[in-house]
Amino acid sequence: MADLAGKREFDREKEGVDQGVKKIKSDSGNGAEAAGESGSTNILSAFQTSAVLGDSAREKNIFLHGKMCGQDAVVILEKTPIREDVLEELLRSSSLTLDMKNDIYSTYRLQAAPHLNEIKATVVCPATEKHVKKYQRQESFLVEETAEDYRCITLPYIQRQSFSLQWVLNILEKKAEADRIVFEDPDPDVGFVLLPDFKWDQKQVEDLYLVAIVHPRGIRSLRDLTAAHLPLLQNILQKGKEAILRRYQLPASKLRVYLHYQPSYYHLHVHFTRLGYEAPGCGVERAHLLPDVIQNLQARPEHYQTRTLHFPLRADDGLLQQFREAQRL
Ligand code: GTA
Repeated sequence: MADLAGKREFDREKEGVDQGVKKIKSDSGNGAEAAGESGSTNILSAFQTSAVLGDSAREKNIFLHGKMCGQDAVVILEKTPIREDVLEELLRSSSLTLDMKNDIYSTYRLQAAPHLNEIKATVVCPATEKHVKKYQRQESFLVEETAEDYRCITLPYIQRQSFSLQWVLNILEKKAEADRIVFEDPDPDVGFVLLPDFKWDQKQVEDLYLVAIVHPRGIRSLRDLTAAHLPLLQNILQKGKEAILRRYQLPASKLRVYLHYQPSYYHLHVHFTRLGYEAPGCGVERAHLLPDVIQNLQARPEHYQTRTLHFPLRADDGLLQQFREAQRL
């Protein structure tokens, strides 16, 4: 947990950030208008649920598929963590109803004021079939991908079938989320934009999640990295850590900095999450720590072009189908 002074500083910063979040640019070209984003209208009142894609009592979230204004949409609802800085208000201002009492044990229903009881809602609209599959709970299979598998199976597939990178371009070109940028190095070769990941509501550092998106174009994933990219990777690690320390008072020893393989979006980006927060996709089968990636490339410049890599794929992922057809699974 960040120390209290750090937390207060973070809260002051957050106020500024929150104001920024409400300002959404209309030229973002990512379905934002279709989803009717505005601070006050409840666009979700028009959402008609057709299926629950997944839910988790432990994580307190639910993933829904449905229609919004005639378009396919995915909506994710998620209870947010209880913040330490509002505890006092929460305990004093809420109403409390006894559920049961037994000896020294009792449970209650606590009804908090609306501003202390928010639910984070994420909307993808229009959502493609690939989005629906991505958020659907399903069985996963571990795939073993040799360098040749990458060239013959994965690369042709991702060239045909990946998610649009429009949201990434919008960020790099300051057409969306410009007011959320935490740090930018504009250098075209080693530069990047660091900003809050859209999974993070920025209300508390406990589940801190930022993403660094590289300025150079055309680096798809870990597989494309060679020793030539070391200056870029070292720059992201160093300046990303410094920016997070400055803004959130969180030292490098509290950060998990990694790349996904396979990612969902094939424009190189690096995840910065708080150590101790089990961010989706931070498991060993998918996350590659950036300091390890750097060391591997220092030891063998072609490491990621030659090694066999393992990763999980969901049951109805088209890439899994390709591996099956090639009898590689
Ligand atoms: N700032 O517009 C965006 C944006 N988009 C479209 C994606 N990201 C964005 N960030 C900003 N603005 O961390 C973020 C994503 C992700 C990163 C891309 O960019 O949040 P990736 O290419 O490695 O893809 O990273 P990844 O990890 O598959 O994506 P994602 O969305 O994290 O999905 C992984 C799994 O996490 C999902 O299958 C789902 O099970 C779970 N998940 C996704 N979103 C949520 C959520 N809101 N709550 C809980 N679980 C979630």
